[in-house]
Amino acid sequence: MGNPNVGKSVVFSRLTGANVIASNYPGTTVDFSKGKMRVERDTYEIIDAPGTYSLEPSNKAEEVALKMLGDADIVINVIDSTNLERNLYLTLELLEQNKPIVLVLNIWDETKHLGIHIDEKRLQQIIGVPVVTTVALSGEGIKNLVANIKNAKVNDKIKPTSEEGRWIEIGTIIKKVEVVEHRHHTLRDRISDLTIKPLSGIPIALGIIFISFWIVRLIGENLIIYVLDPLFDNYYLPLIEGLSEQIGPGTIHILLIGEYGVPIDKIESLGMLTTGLYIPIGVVLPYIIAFYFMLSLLEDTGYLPRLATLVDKVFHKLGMHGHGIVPVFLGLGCNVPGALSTRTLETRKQRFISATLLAICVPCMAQLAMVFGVLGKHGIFYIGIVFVTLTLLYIILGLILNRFIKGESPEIFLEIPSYRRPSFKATIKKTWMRIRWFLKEAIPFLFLGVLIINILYSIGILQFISNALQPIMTGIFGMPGDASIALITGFLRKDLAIGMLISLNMTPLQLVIAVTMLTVYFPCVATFAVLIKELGIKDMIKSAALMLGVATIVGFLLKLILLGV
Ligand SMILES: Nc1nc2c(ncn2[C@@H]2O[C@H](COP(=O)(O)OP(=O)(O)OP(=O)(O)O)[C@@H](O)[C@H]2O)c(=O)[nH]1
Ligand SMILES: [Mg+2]
Repeated sequence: MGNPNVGKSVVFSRLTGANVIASNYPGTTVDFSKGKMRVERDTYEIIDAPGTYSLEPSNKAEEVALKMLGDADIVINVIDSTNLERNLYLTLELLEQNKPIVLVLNIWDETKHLGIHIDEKRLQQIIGVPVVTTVALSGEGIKNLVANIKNAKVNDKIKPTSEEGRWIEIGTIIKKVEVVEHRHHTLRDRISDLTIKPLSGIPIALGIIFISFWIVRLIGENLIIYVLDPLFDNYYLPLIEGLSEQIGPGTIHILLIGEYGVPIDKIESLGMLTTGLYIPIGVVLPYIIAFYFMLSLLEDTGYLPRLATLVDKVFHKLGMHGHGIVPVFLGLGCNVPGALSTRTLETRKQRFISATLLAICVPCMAQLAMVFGVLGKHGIFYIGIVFVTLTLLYIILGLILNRFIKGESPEIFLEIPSYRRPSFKATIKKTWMRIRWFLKEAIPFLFLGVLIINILYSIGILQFISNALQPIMTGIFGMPGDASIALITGFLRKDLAIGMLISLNMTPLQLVIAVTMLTVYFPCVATFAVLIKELGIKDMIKSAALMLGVATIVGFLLKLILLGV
């Protein structure tokens, strides 16, 4: 346990060998992970808890941490040595709990750079439980920590007291154990200032975001052109063509490959082994790789929390605070972790607004791949319309929800960790973990999607729906009736709709409407399920109603503006 962003997850990975996500901003871990550690003949179960500032939880992530504390036999309290004073508050609270504790002074490397001297032996005497120093990132001190777990002790020196009493106690302890040298401002401090002050910070932020997306596109596109498409076209397709001959016409052919006797198309054939594999691997994966690589860099350097301070004012108008930018950024990769990260917001109102806006306006990589896949060949102008619409929607809807949703949006103190040089190994590892997660999530859903659609097609249900919805689709949204099938399919996974939309021969402007509505109307089932869990069924019904309502209005307005009829 420990405050947010002190390296608990890195320590956990070191102890258990299990991989969990660690990043340089508070609130990375919002749920717990379990792992096993063997010491000599004993096996310990280790739990990585979300960060918490105190034992009085102020958000859902902290509630999880508190629950974990209740279940624990021994507490490993990790603290950020460069922030001893603030971290000790939770430590004192933990010491009052009558549980055996080991105190870990992590980020020990940084104390040297900052001219902070801590007498850890003295600290150990004062608080009466083992104190070890570690650099979790490099593994320094971890062995010592492992050796000391069995020495964990229930404190008998610190007596329970009030909040004020604890701060007084901390003051006395700090005086005895810590000396801080005076130091000059470093380049890092100056960069930190520049990126936080609005005047310089906003242009820098716009620049960084622009460059990030540019790099994502560059890496993604080149992976497709030079690696994945050649692989699919030269090696995989011939294989499938051979298989097609082997199978011959029939249901199995339709399910696995698509219609028999027509040229096989990677995107439009709608078979499990054609579209079902090509879309996640050949279309979305390259962007996933590129995006998560860039996100890792932004996370690990510590830029994200600075962006949070910059947008704090705007986000207050939308009923949240700066930390609301985190779900947006994570959501751009996949809405599921985005939705989970809303847990670090304090009130129900903030979480509702943040999750609803995420589901409506933040396209995940699969959606973005759809936007680019469908509109890319028509030009950047059409893609621009989609993005401008979504951004405006985020702001307008946020302003409205802030007015009408009851509840508070408390002012909070946003924590800004210091800039760190990201470790190459950690970045690659994190990117890989997320890619693996994507493959595990995306491929089964696409298979399932292809299967369901083929079944519905063969029994005629899709045609029936298409005919039934045709007047609405054409009358209100200016699209052919068949576009409704793409919309329905999109609920399973948005990228599944790419092939259907392309095969409908719509005009670019019609496609803009279709793509925007597909992004707005509902998130995919996976996100939907997570949102039900996070918001509760009642709020989720409200949120879903909003999604549908907004999609209808946006689709209609776009038709009026773009098609003019
Ligand atoms: N310099 C340095 N950085 C560290 C050390 N340990 C962890 N970090 C970095 O500190 C940041 C936070 O690490 P996490 O493990 O995500 O922290 P956490 O305590 O799990 O944070 P939450 O899950 O948000 O509560 C990451 O960027 C790590 O790479 C260390 O010993 N030295
Ligand atoms: Mg963590």
